[in-house]
Amino acid sequence: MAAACRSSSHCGESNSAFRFISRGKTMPFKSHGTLALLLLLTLSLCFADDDHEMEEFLKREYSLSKPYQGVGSASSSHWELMGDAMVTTEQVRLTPDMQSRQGAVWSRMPCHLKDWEMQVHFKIHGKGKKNLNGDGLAIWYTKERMQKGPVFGNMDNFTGLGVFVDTYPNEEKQLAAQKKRYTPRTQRIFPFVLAMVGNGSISYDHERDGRPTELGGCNAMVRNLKHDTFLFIRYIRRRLTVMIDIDGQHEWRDCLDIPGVRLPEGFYFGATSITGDLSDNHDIISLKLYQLTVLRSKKEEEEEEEDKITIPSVDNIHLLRLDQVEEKMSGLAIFFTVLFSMLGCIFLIVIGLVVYSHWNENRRKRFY
Ligand SMILES: *[C@@H]1O[C@H](CO)[C@@H](O)[C@H](O)[C@H]1NC(C)=O
Ligand SMILES: *[C@@H]1O[C@H](CO)[C@@H](O)[C@H](O)[C@H]1NC(C)=O
Ligand SMILES: [Ca+2]
Repeated sequence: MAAACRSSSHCGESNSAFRFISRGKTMPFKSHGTLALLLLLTLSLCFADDDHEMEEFLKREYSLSKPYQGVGSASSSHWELMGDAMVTTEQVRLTPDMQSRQGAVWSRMPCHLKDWEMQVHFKIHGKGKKNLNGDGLAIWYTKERMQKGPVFGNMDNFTGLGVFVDTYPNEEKQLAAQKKRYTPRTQRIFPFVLAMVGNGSISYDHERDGRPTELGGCNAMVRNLKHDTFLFIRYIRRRLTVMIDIDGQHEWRDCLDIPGVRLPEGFYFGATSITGDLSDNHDIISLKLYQLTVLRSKKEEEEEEEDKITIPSVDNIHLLRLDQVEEKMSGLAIFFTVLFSMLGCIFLIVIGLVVYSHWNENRRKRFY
């Protein structure tokens, strides 16, 4: 922490360079003795307010924002354009609202931060009516960069994290064509935000909108809106959290939150998009990467050092799979059925006992 603070040279800068995060638990400062005291001292020198767990520093070298100086032309720029992507004064347009386009913008530098947050300011808009538009955009943190392919314009079998804003329900359309329907429980409402972690040999199933490899997701009505729309991807202590701010209320809404997501350091950030028969303008207005400074105990650091991640993976991934969830649901249903039948039986037995004792009493009364 102290080292990050010294080297980043943001310590003395104005508050606009970093913001405080008030979400999350407060750190157990006191439990680490003198080391914590030292850290606290360093912290209080850097920041006026040390009530908060984390600070975030905007890392300009991994961020893309207006006026997009040199993007796509000079080799001095930190960002490289690809395919049909174009820079204007207002945005980086990954694809225009035209058929069969694909475009991307990729960071030139691998990112070696442990904990980070990517704030994506984006806009998806077009002439097509609802469900007559496509296909969406993706934000990446991957080993590969500048590759063309079918996964929102990026290669399949990628290595790393993809967060997709999928605007076209391929699976639903296919089922409808076969005159089949979802069970209400498994239906997803589109546009749908979804996260996936690839290890180089996991394929994205486009026909099923990535359902087999989905880590989690949420509905996000992001198309043709007047206000600004944002996506936040936060990676702290191997926990992946995706939040959206799409209602123009400046509030973050949780989309997914998954612990045990193992992402190596040194991958590239990027954004890609593709259109097919259906299209949309897919615009990136800014990508802002914040370094999150998280206090770790010595033990935690040693553990992480020993357990270096080389291939992306997700712990207990089988528990996240939808069919497993369904199994669990039916398990739960069975549990409740049994519970209520047992309660019913007990109720009947109690009634029976009451009636019996009543009857017994009456009989005894008659006796005397
Ligand atoms: C990638 O993940 C799949 C599925 O979880 C697994 O079968 C495969 O062995 C993994 N590949 C590597 C290189 O780790
Ligand atoms: C992706 O990986 C799958 C399974 O490992 C393989 O069958 C497929 O051919 C690969 N696709 C590409 C484009 O490399
Ligand atoms: Ca889709």
